[in-house]
Amino acid sequence: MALLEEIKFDEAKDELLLTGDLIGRGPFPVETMKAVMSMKNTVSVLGNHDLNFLAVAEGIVTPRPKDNLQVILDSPLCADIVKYFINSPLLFIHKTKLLCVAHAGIYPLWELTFAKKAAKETCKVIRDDLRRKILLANMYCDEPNIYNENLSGLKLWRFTLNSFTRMRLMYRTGALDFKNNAISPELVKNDGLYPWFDLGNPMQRKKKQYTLVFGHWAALGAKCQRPFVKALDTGCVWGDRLSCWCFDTDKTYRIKSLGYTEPKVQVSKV
Ligand SMILES: [Mn+2]
Repeated sequence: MALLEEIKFDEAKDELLLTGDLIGRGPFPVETMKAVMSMKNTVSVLGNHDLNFLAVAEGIVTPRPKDNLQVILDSPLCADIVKYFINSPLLFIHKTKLLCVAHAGIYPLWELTFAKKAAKETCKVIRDDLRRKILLANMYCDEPNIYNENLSGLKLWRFTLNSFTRMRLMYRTGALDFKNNAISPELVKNDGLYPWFDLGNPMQRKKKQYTLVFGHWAALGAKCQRPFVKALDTGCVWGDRLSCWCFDTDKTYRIKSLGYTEPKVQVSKV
């Protein structure tokens, strides 16, 4: 909220696009969700922590204390928060600004039209009560880690979730690497691993070049030299900074993290 004040966000005339992981480490998840859900002209794409929350809410996995999700489960807003995430996109495309938002990025061997179709199909699965349970129960797996056109059903949906919400490094073959998590690309460049955005430009569509904004990769430190890819995660979750980029002015705003407090000492105000 401090960053929204800093940028003077006006929900009557501005649009706010959030890169996901709204919850999962921060000290005030219920308050955060209440604020996001009440704001007009605001869209957040699904992040891996948001999906993990959905699995927790379905009773598929138990919440880890460090994720600070119990406070949401105990809140009267829990059902609304579940509904909010169920209806959130994996990929948001702004047609007039030529802008895309995805939590981790877009699989570089896909074209934007295909990525849009895959995201749409998987979101439809998430909105279906029965198929959501099946998908969430089978979500915690790194395979398949490479796309091929024979993938379908659960395998395709899981690849879609993993690429949109967990992707960071990959091999030239197109295989995603999920083992090197909180790591900067320089440390693994001799292992044949590359940041996903170095291996393709999936943001081209009908001769138009879209710009992609993503979060997820705090260890990258928002260092990305590609002209049409904007990395925004500056490690707020580790006590570093929270970043925001204004498309119209190309200005980046950053504020210092207001602090990560251990979940056990938090008392929800809602
Ligand atoms: Mn993430």
